[in-house]
Amino acid sequence: MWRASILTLFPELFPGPLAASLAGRALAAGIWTCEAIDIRASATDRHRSADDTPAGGGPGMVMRADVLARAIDAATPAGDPRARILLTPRGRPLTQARVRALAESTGVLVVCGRFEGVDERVIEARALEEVSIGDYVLSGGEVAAYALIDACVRLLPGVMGKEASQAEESFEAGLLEYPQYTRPQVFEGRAIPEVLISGDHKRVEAWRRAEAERITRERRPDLWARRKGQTTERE
Ligand code: 6GU
Repeated sequence: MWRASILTLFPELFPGPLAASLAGRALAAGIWTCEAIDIRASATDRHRSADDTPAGGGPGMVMRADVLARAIDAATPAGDPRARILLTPRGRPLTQARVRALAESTGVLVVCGRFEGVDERVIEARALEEVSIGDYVLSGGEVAAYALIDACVRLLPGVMGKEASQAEESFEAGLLEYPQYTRPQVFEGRAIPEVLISGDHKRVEAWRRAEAERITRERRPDLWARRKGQTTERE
């Protein structure tokens, strides 16, 4: 059983959307577990403070190293092999390759950052791996945790059919998905591309490949430049 432990100031947000659809069915089936842990439960003062003002001054609040370290230690018995991830916009960008590795492991401990940041010393002392889900700022790591855990859970054995694993292979090879169509044949005057109803599987395959390449080139020049199987020649 794959285990997700989430350290958060808002434990009531879990499993949240992870209880629905594919991930929710897998949760109910016992393929994975979702354990939300209240960081504030590790606070010791009367007001249960988990944050304090930044050393050196400046705006906002910083998550305390001692409180978070206690919460992490309580959640991870010695020898727990799981990755310990801190979700923060300054982290390394999450990739499908990292997701796959996490899905193939025993689970993940996810710390949801809040406030202006987390005291650097606990990041060092508990060897937290800082991860971001994109170049924009969320108000906390919880929404990022949904994304990270959902991406892992759908890869666990028995969660998905074979169809969707093709999407991963395509993405990991560095190509975005080609356009899809279904009935009706004509929608508001727009017909399904002729090639897709031709029954010529070779032509269909060539069209899809060309479309996937066009979309990748247009939208993600970064992916296009680093795609697998590319030639090093300029195009
Ligand atoms: Cl992981 N956390 C927050 N707070 N904002 C983000 C993020 C994470 N990734 C992108 N923006």
